[in-house]
Amino acid sequence: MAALKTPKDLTSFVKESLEGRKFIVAIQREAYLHMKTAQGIVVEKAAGGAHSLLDGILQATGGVMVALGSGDADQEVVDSKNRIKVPPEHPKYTLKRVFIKKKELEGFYYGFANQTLWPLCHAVFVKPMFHNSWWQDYVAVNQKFADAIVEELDGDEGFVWVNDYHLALLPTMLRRMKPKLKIGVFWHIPWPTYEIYRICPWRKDIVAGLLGADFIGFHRGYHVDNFVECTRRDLEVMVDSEPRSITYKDHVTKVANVPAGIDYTEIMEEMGNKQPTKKLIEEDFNFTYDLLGIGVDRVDYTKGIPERLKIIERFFDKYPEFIGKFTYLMIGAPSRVHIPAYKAINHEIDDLVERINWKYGKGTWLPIQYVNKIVPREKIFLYYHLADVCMVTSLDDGMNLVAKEYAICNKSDKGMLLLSKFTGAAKDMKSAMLINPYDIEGSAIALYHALTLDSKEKEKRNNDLKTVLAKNNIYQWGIQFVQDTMTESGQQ
Ligand code: GDG
Repeated sequence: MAALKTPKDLTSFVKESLEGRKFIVAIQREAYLHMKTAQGIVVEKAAGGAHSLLDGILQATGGVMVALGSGDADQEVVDSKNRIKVPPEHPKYTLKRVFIKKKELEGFYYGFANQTLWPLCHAVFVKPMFHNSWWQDYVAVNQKFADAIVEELDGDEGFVWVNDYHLALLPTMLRRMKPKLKIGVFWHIPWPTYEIYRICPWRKDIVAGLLGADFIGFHRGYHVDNFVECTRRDLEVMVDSEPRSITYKDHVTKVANVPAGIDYTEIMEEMGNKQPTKKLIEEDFNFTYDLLGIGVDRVDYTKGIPERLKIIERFFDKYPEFIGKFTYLMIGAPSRVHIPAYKAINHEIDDLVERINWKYGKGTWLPIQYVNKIVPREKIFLYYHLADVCMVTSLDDGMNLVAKEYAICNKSDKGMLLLSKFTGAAKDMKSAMLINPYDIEGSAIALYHALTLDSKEKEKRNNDLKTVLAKNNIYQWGIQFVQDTMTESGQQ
């Protein structure tokens, strides 16, 4: 099939291939939150990889997003079936909110999803925790999603895109209630090896829950291999190789890697003819610089932020000529701050920033400028454009969209991406400078090379990256996912 890459291509593809089925996305966090403020109710847009992707697709196709209501004014603005049209300024699709109790949120989200599954799936040496009450809440909330989706379906048929590790049980719950549904799951995070996965007491229920789907997509082939191995070791399954599929209790689930792209065109349009200058950084953050480094992350222990800071510290040790010249702007969006492991990583980062700034700071110049808040997306693109280097140092990451955004927004003959080998993105982005973030010495040297590389070489590498990213964009990804879910395993 020829590459189809625009929102229009995706819309017509979905309309054609869904054969009149209603398009539904099930996702834990809603894309738009209604919040109470002194000025009245305002709408906030969620930050995060999956949201940028799925909101874009739903805006192009129409349909329904089913998600937890989490804004404090969410309940006030919905209709009797908990629905509201979004985006508020130009409504394109329906957001249906699932409301749960605070105790359920604790167990489902802060517990099972983010203290059991998240560390279980990322090879970062943070111990997963297993509590039966969290598991019970996880089951109950998955069932609430299933009920809400069934309420939105007119008949038996529909197409449900299940998003991520929060909703692993939903496919089989839905399959039982509506056997004819087409169900696709996209799992955005890594899938661990069986030697790690086997410690989870509910491991069989989770894979069995997922195997209610017609298709399960992962970013990378090694995640697919690990998943297949886990089903094989724990359930009575039959595995086929062309196409890769798993038969369990007479139902066939295809599995494949569908690496996510991003919206190249939207980002280019957003950048437009804007020519940001150093003045923007001075106005927004009140510092000046000669050379600028940037990092943009949810503050998460998988992103290797302490390692990154140690790399920068070592860089200044080794190359003191950069003291006073190179400033690292670290944008860290607060995330999951109620969880002890996240409190700990926040403290560790604060301590390191303080230590490095104390060690190398001179007069008004500080090596690290840490902005611990959510920053508007359009501003981030402009900062990327100004940055001489972007550091992505994840210890394990399904894909990593920041790497892709930076490569699109940077100035080709000036910017350079330092990218952890342990991101899914590293497989698509060989022209970046790949690093092992645990290797502080090697990464400090790579940072030096990134800053001193010849501008022609930078231009060549960046143009290579831009070409790949323009081609494998978000719409191509959406089409592939829908196609893989809709196609029976025998008819490739
Ligand atoms: C999961 C997987 C996979 C960050 N800070 C702000 C902000 N962001 C935006 C970035 C980027 C997104 O959030 C982060 O995406 P990542 O891919 O880096 O990471 P996760 O949130 O962990 O996403 C990951 C992804 O799903 C998609 O499949 O790549 O591996 O872990 O778009 O720009 N956006 C705004 N303000 C911020 O302060 N507006």
